[in-house]
Amino acid sequence: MPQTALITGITGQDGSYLSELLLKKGYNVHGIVRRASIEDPVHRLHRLGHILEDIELHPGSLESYPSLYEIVRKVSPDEIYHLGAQSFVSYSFEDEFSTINTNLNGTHYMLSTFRQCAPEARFYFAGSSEMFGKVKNVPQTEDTPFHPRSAYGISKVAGFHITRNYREAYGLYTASGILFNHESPRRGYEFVTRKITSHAAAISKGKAKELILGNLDAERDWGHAQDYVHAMWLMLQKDEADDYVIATGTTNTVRKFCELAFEHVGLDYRNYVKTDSKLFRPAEVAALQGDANKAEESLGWRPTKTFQNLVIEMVEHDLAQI
Ligand code: NAP
Ligand code: G4F
Repeated sequence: MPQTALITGITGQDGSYLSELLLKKGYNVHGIVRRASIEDPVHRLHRLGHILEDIELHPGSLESYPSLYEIVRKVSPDEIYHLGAQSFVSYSFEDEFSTINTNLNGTHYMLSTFRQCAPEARFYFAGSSEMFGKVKNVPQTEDTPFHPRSAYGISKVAGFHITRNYREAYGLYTASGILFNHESPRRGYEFVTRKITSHAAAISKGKAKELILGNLDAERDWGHAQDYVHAMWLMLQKDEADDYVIATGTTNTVRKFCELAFEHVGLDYRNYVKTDSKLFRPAEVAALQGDANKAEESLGWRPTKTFQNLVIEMVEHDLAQI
């Protein structure tokens, strides 16, 4: 019997790669999408265009418990991947309330419908290295205390605790991935990596003149999204549910990312990148570096793609787009 998976946030970067992975493994793949996405597939389903025929989409809202309840009941999934979230940290400073509503209530609603309608299923929650925030240890492990620095980080810490509580209180299978930044040619343009690679490509082709960024000294542990969705799947294959850090273990600055991206198109980033204090965050997460030893030992997971290759793949993709 093929397994059935239900994914929230299926239209996003991770949702699209995860869908491909699960289809390859023979799963029936279902996704919950906002009604607006069904009405405007060209723009809002663009990451899924090549697999639309192979998956089943259900209109629903993370703000509406009844809509989620109906879908989970109908699909009766074996695995639930809850990826849907307002995922842009900067925006969470502009609208704390909708970020917390979507991310916290959305997670709670999904957990509750899972408990009511499909308690035998396995549930994955998309936790984040933003939960570590003002970091207490370097590198960060599953035991590092949380100190979130944004409404986004706070919503993810709360989601993480509710997810664990459903495991401990009700004996349900819930696992959280504490995923560090992961990128790809499918990354949204608002995130710094895609902003850099799209501008490096455009500037090299004479389509743009400069790139305005915020904090160039921020450090992130950047991996490739394809590696990271594989880790999500591995987590749900274990007999016992648990929480795992997923990271490469190496960090680079935003400045280094700029240097490599511009170098790839034969330019010196110092001639094109400018900073604007408006793009600095009110509370920054200065540096993140993960320790994924537990995932390696328990899941056999390791990243397969290097930072340098990630930058090149993204720049090449953006050059081809032009
Ligand atoms: P993404 O590309 O921004 O995708 C977010 C998804 O959530 C989209 O499908 C979006 O749907 C959906 N969504 C947003 N607001 C929603 C709402 N109000 N109701 C229903 N759906 C909504 O994010 P991603 O990079 O794939 O990340 C997937 C998950 O992992 C997120 O929970 C994110 O917070 C978490 N995470 C990401 C990273 C990373 O580095 N990528 C690291 C750690 C954790 P629309 O297309 O309709 O907007
Ligand atoms: O690319 P970013 O916006 O990603 P951020 O804030 O690290 O969050 C991403 O990773 C998290 C995992 O740690 C996820 F949970 C979250 O959903 C998201 O996927 O910013 C990265 C860094 C920050 O320090 C930011 O201040 O880049 C710095 N930065 C500098 N200039 C900029 C810019 N970020 C953006 N988005 N735009 C800039 O112009």
